[in-house]
Amino acid sequence: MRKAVAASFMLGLALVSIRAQSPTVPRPYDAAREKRLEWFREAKYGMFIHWGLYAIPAGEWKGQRCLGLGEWLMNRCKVPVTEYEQLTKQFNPTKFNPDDWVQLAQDAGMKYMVITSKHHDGFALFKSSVSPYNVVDATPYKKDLLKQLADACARRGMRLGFYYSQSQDWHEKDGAGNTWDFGPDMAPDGKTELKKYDDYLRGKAEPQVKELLTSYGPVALIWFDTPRNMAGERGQRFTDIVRKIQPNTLIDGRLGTEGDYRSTGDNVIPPEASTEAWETPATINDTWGFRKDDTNWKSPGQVAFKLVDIVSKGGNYLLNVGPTAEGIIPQASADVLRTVGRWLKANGDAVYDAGTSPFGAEFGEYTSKDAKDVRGQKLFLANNEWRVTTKPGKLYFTFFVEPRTPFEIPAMKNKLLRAYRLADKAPIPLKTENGRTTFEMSRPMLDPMATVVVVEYEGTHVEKLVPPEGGEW
Ligand code: JFZ
Repeated sequence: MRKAVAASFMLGLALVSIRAQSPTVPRPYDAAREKRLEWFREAKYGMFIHWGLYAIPAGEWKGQRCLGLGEWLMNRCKVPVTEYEQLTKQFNPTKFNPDDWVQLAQDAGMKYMVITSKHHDGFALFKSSVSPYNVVDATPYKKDLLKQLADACARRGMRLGFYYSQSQDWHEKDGAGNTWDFGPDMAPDGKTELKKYDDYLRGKAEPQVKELLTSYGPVALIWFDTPRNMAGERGQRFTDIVRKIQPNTLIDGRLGTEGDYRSTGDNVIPPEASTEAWETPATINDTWGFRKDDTNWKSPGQVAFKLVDIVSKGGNYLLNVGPTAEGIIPQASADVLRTVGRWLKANGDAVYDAGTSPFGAEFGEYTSKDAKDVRGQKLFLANNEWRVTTKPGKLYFTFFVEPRTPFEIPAMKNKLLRAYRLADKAPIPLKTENGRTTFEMSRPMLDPMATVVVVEYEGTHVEKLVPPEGGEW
């Protein structure tokens, strides 16, 4: 059952028309961008929220299971606009409490939130004067969900960003993606557009992005997605809107023209570190929008590993929850987030504002065989025992399993000063023999989920030792 969902998800991935940009290709330095990115680089961990009409069917249409991502139901089951629209009459999330959501994000140790303002189905969670297909004008609930969340975020000092599907809009005859009501987007030549795409962009997407930037206070970022036919000046038009109204708002990596940071493929963590700002959007189960049949929750340990893995490679982790139609974030996902949050309370120094690994061998290595991964690239054999993050003069070794004893600190020129456990500050003796420094951690490990050992060294940055000619250490 779960396999079928996963398989259709993989197919969905293969069909996505963009390739995620590699976060390892450096871009020219841009001082204004670096300034905008300052908070983002410190924050490391954010909450993604996929919420919309699709939470009502929750993966089932007319008594039939509709496979795939919850928020793709309309597309996967080819639901006509006139039928899907009827969901608005049932959308009444009376249990929505924006303060609870922000509190959850804060308990989880997350530093920003990003919510779907309008997903591919075209329905807006905010009052819009350009389309009545929105929560205020079309539902019995009648209240602006984004306004309530923005107010709660402002009260509690949480940054808020908006996901906005700029290209796909299955509700509109000239938006991209709805082939079952409105026919193909493109002629068979793959170049000629068959819909009046600019009418949609100028009539709905651009003015709605303006509304988002005008009516909800400071917007941390706009998370554009699945760029289709965004070449030329179309992407630039969105950039101009963002820069003009809120120059500090970040643009993600899926606008179609260059954004402020790179977005990886969904759930994809690259095998190497990069100094470019980047972010992995990820699910906590196997769907973004709520599906009642998906309880494949990642464990707290898996989430903690991914977070530290991503931070040690220079990225951010945007982890998703999918609230129910009533407005509840599923308890199981909240529990996972709070468990990781408790770990972060004691170990957050290893995460927030932390720098990348100065080593890299701990990530794993490419196979020496001819094996390929699901994307057809050379297989990377990840090593998940430990990761290292940094602050000036400090290395944070996070162990996810008990390390081999003694654990050898990778060779470096700097003099090592002392080591201690981060969570309780218990000192750990360092032993140096023949130029190699080791330590032994007491067993069982303090926190079986992840235990952090801080190693302090002389100087602010690690100076690597070059391996002896022709050899390895
Ligand atoms: C997109 C959406 O279609 C999906 O519903 C969800 O909102 C997700 C966060 O983003 O799906 C994508 C987009 C890009 C890739 C994969 C799935 N990609 O680059 O691999």
